[in-house]
Amino acid sequence: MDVDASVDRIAQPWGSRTPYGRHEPWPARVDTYLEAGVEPDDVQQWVQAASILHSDGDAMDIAVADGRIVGVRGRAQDRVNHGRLGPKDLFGWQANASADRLTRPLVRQDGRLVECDWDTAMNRVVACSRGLLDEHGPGAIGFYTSGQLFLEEYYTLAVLARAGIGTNHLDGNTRLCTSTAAEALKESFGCDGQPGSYDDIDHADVIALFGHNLAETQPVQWMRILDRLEGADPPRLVCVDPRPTRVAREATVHLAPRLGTNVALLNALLHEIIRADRVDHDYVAAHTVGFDELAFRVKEYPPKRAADICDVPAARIEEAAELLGTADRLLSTVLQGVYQSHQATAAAVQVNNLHLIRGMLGRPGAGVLQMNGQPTAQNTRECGANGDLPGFRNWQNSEHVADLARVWNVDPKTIPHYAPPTHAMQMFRYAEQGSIRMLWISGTNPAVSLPELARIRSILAQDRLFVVVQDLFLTETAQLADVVLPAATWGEKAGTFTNADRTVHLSDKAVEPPGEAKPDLDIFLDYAARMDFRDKDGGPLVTWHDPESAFEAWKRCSAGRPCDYTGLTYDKLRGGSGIQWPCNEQAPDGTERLYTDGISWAHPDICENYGKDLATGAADSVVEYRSLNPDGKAMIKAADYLPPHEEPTDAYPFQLTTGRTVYHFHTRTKTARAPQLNAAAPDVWVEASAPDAAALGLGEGDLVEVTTPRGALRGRLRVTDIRTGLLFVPFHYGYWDTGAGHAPGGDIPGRAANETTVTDWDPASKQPLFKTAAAALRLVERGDGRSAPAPTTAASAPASGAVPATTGGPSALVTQSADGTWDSPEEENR
Ligand SMILES: Nc1nc2c(c(=O)[nH]1)N[C@H]1C(S)=C(S)[C@@H](COP(=O)(O)OP(=O)(O)OC[C@H]3O[C@@H](n4cnc5c(=O)[nH]c(N)nc54)[C@H](O)[C@@H]3O)O[C@H]1N2
Ligand SMILES: Nc1nc2c(c(=O)[nH]1)N[C@H]1C(S)=C(S)[C@@H](COP(=O)(O)OP(=O)(O)OC[C@H]3O[C@@H](n4cnc5c(=O)[nH]c(N)nc54)[C@H](O)[C@@H]3O)O[C@H]1N2
Ligand SMILES: [Mo]
Repeated sequence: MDVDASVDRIAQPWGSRTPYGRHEPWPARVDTYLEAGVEPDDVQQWVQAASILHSDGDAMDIAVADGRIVGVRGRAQDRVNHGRLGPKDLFGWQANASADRLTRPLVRQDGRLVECDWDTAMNRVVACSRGLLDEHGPGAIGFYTSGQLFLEEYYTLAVLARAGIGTNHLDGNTRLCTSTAAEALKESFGCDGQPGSYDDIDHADVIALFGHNLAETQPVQWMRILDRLEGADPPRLVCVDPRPTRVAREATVHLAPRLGTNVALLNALLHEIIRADRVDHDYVAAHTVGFDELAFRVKEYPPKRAADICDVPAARIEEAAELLGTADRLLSTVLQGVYQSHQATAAAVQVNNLHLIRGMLGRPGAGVLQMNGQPTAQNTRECGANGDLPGFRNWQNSEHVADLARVWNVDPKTIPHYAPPTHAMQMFRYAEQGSIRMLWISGTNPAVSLPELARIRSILAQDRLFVVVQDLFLTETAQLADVVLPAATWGEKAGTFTNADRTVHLSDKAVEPPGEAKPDLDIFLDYAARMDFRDKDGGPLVTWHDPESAFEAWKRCSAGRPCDYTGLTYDKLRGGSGIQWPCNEQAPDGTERLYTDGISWAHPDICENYGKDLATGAADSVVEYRSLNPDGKAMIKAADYLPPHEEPTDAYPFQLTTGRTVYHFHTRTKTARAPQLNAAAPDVWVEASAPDAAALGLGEGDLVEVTTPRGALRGRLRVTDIRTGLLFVPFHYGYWDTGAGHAPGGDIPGRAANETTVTDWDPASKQPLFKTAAAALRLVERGDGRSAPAPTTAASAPASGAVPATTGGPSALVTQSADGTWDSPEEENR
C-alpha cells in the first residue's frame, strides 16, 4: 500500500488502498489537502466539521489561516470515514470564497434585482406574508427548502411554517431525493429510520447495490468496499444498474436492466429465493406480516419472465438470486436508480422484503441502507420540513398532533393536519394555478433541478407569485426571485446534521461569512421575530436564539420518538466521532443498528403513517392498519410490475436517464467554482452505446441533440459500454456561465438535463421520475477530433479510442497519511 504519499485525487478519485479482512476494523487513512503555498505549520486552527456534498457524513477538520479557509483533512477517529475524504470534499470548499458570493440582499425594482439592506428586504417579505394571511389565509404561503441546511434551521422553519403561519405547504427538495427512502421505511417498518450501519460493510459477505452508483456518489464508502475487495475473505457484489459504473465493473454479478423495470427484476429475485426455500421462516413468523401474499404474487415472476421484461439474461438473474439467497450476511443499498422511477416505493420495498424474508437485519453485516442523497436530508425529514410532522409524528394520529402541540405550546388546531402535508410537486402546481402566492425557496435551485424546466421557469416568473430565494449565489432560480437573501454556508455557521446511517455530526463555524450574508437560522429567526409569532399563552413561539439553543429545543421535540436526540449535546459531539441516533438515557452512546430485537416502531400507536397502496398512493386508515398489523410487526408488501409511463416510440426510440458524476454536486454552485473539479468535467455530455452510435453514424465528441416531448438539450457524445438503447445525461449543468463558455447564447443553447424530463411521480412517495423518459438523438455538428468533456475515470469512461485521461495535475495532489495518530483539533484549538 502506498499511503503516506501524495496522490492526484482527480486522476484517482478513491486514492490508495488500505486492504483489510472481513470482521477486521477498517484502517485509518487521513487525507489532507491544503491550498498551494500553505504548509501544515501555517494552519492556525483546525475546526471540526463534516462533509456537505453527499449523505455520507465524512468527518473533517477545516484548516484556517488568517481568517480564511485554506484546506481540509479527514478525521481519523470518526466512525464514518476513518480519515478519508472524496474529491468534492477535498476541493469543493474553495467555492466559499468565490468572488461572486451574494453579500447583500436584493429586491426586484422596475424589473431588475437591486442591492438593499436587510430591513428593506425583510420588510418586503413580512409585508407580503401579512397581506396574504389577511386576504387569502395561510394556504397562500409555501416554503420549499433543502436537504443541505442544518437540523437547527429545518426545525425552526418547521415551527414557523406549521405553527406560526399555519400552512400545510412546506416541503424540501428531499422530495426529489429521499422521499422514497422515507416512504419505503414507513411502508415496511412503520417508521423512517435507517436499519443498517456503514460498519455492515466490514462484515457482509454479499453486498447488493440497487440503482446506486456508490463509487461516484459516496466515494468514501466505496473506498471501504475497495479495501475489503483487496483483503481476506472479500465480499461479492451484486450490482443492478444499466450503466457500466465502477460498481458494475467490480461486481460478481452485474444486471443492467431496461429503465423502469426494477420491480419485475426484484420479484424474480424473490421468486428464486422463495422457490429454493432460502427463507428464514422463524424470523418471518416472529417479526413480519404479509409473507403469504408476497409468495403468491412473486410466483408469477420466474426469471424467464423478468428476463423478457428487463432484457437481462435469465441465467444472470438466477446467479444473483443464488448469491442473495446464500449470503450469510447480506448488506443492500438502494438509491436513485430505484427512487426516481415510476414504481419507486414498490421497488424499494421489495429490497426490504428480501431482507425480511431472509432475516437479514439487526446483525453486523446484515442490513438495509435505503440511502439518503443530500447531506442533511435525514434532518429535513426528522424535523418535519418535508411532508411529515416533526419527530416522525403521524399527521393522521390525533395523539401525535396533540403531543406536538404540547411541545410547541399551541392549540392542536393551529397545526394543519386536515390532509397530508403538501408535497413539492403539488406546491409548484398550486403556484401554477395561483392558490400559492408566495414561495420561499431556501438552499435549492429548482430552475435547474426540477423536471420540465420550461414549466418551472414560467411558474417562477409569474407576476402574481412572490418568490423569495435564500442562497449563496445568484443562481438560475435567484434570477427569477422578487427578494434574494444572501446566506452563510457550511464553514461560516454552526449546526448539526445526520448522515444516511443516522450518524449525527456537529459542524462548527470556521470563518466569517462574506459581507452581510447571514446563517439561514438567523434569517428564519429574524422572520419569526418580525412576524411576531406567538404561542397559545401569548409568549414567543420560537424561544431559541442560536444553534445550540435551537438544538436543545429540537431535543425536547424528539424526546421519546424514534429519532431521539436527548442524549446528545454539542459538547458530546465535539468528543471525537459522530454519534448515531437514537441516543438517549437507554443508549447514551447512540445506536448502531435498529431492529436488533425485532421491529420496534410499527405499532399502530407509534408508527409514522398507516401505509399506502403502492400502486395508487391512496393512504390506508388506522382501522386498516390495525387489522393488518395489530402487533406492530414489519410489513411485507407485494407489488406487481407496471410498465413505465413513457416507453420508446418510433419518434423517440431511446430510453433516457440522468444522474451524476463523481466530480460535481447537483447544479454545481459549489463544484463549478472549485477549479480542480470544474476542469475534470467542465460541460455537459451525452452517453450512448457503441452499437447505437455506430447505427447513427455518430462518434466520440460529436455535438448531438437529445429531444423528448418536453424539450431538448445539446452536448458532446461520449461512447461508453452503457446498455444499448439507453442514453445518459448528467443533470449538473444549468444555464449560467462558469467560464467554460456555454452560457445561454454560447455555442450550446440548452444543456440542462431537466429541459427533457417529465412532470410525473411515484404514487406513494411523490418522488419525480428523473430516471425514465423516451428520447430521440441526432447529430448537430461533427466533433472533428474533439472529445466529450466527460471524465474517463468513472461510469463515463470511453468504450475505446484515444480520449485523453482525466487528471488533475499538481493542484490536485492530496496527502494521505497511514498513521491515524494526530492531535485532536480540540487540543490544538486550546
Ligand atoms: N458526486 C456526487 N455525489 C453525490 C451527489 C452529486 O450530485 N454528485 N448528490 C448526492 C445526492 S443528493 C444523491 S440523491 C445521491 C444519488 O446517488 P446515486 O443514486 O448513486 O446517483 P445517480 O447518478 O442519480 O443514479 C444512480 C444510478 O442509477 C442508475 N439507474 C438509472 N435508471 C435506473 C433504473 O431504471 N434501474 C436501476 N437499477 N438503475 C438505474 C444510473 O445508471 C446511475 O448509475 O448522490 C449524492 N452524492
Ligand atoms: N434530471 C435530474 N434531476 C435531478 C436529479 C437527477 O438525478 N436527475 N436528482 C434530484 C436530486 S436527488 C436532488 S437532491 C436535487 C438537487 O437539486 P438542488 O437542491 O436544486 O441542487 P443544488 O445545486 O444542490 O442546490 C442547492 C442550492 O443551495 C445553495 N446552498 C448551498 N449551501 C447553502 C446554505 O447553507 N444555505 C443556503 N440558503 N443555500 C445554500 C447552493 O448555492 C444551491 O444553489 O436535484 C434533483 N434533480
Ligand atoms: Mo438527492
